[in-house]
Amino acid sequence: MDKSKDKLLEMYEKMKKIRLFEDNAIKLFNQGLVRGPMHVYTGEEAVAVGACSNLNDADYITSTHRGHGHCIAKGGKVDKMAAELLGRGTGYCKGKGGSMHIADPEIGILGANGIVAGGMGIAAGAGLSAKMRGTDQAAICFFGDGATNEGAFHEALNMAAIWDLPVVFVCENNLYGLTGPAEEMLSVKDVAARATSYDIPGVVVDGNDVLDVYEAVGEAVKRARQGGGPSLIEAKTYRLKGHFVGDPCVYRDDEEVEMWRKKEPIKRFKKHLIDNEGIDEEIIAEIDKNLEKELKAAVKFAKESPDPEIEVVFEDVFSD
Ligand SMILES: Cc1ncc(C[n+]2csc(CCOP(=O)(O)OP(=O)(O)O)c2C)c(N)n1
Ligand SMILES: [Mg+2]
Repeated sequence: MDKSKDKLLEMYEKMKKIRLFEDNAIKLFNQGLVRGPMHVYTGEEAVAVGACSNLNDADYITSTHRGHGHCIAKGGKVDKMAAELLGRGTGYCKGKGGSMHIADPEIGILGANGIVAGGMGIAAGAGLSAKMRGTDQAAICFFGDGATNEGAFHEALNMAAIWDLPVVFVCENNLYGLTGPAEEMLSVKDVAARATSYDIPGVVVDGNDVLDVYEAVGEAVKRARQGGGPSLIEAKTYRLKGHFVGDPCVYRDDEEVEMWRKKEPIKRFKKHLIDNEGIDEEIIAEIDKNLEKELKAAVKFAKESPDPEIEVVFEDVFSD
């Protein structure tokens, strides 16, 4: 497992890039520029980054309605993502998909998904494809706690288990599915316990600790690549913002949010890098500065991009 300084700094950079992307996306939304609803990933960055740090471009991910972080962690470009949010022709889907449909098959991003648990079957299919072609590719399927109460979750886990598919199911348990507290909606305390039904490993990790996620998903990816079949990883985390941008959050109290803010993953990892890895604070400040510039340029690119041409409406409807 690569824990070199370069790798650790890459993880920090990715997490911070997600945070800044979301901060900018909220601003754009509040300016009335974003087409459609939007769900941000603020506070959950360690899950996507820890998990995707085990993958390369040939591997696959499937994502959710809260998908910006997954895309960035897998190598998605922030300028094309910002343009997509604004419905511009230069966006990932030529402005026709928006926040919940960002995809980049070239680097294995098989799409964000507005259907809760919609990525489950796609990830199992990607795993089946890799297995049939005899490659060592793996697929990571991201989904929320709420998604584990959908039939698709159980069908995909069962099928992946009986066929030993190279899929790592990563549940982001952020304590709520929309306004519903997970503890009232789940029949089990830990989602990971559901792995028992499919006779696959089920592991709970601290979803606000990027290294904890990196290690657990790393083990599962290794197992998947070697033909050992799927795993279920439950990352306990928290979304610091509302379910959607504009959510008044009346279903949770400020003390709870404050308690989780103290555990937020980026500051925590920064402290670890400085205190335990001997990384200079100035190096981190330099990364932050460069990211600020990158995001500013991405927003400018998006705002200055043209709307899609009317003709593209009929393109990409059917595959070749
Ligand atoms: C099949 C389906 N049912 C309901 C919805 C409406 N919906 C959108 S997000 C959401 C909550 C999902 O919760 P969770 O899976 O925990 O993800 P989180 O939003 O917490 O990241 C619901 C019910 C939907 N989009 N798709
Ligand atoms: Mg949830």
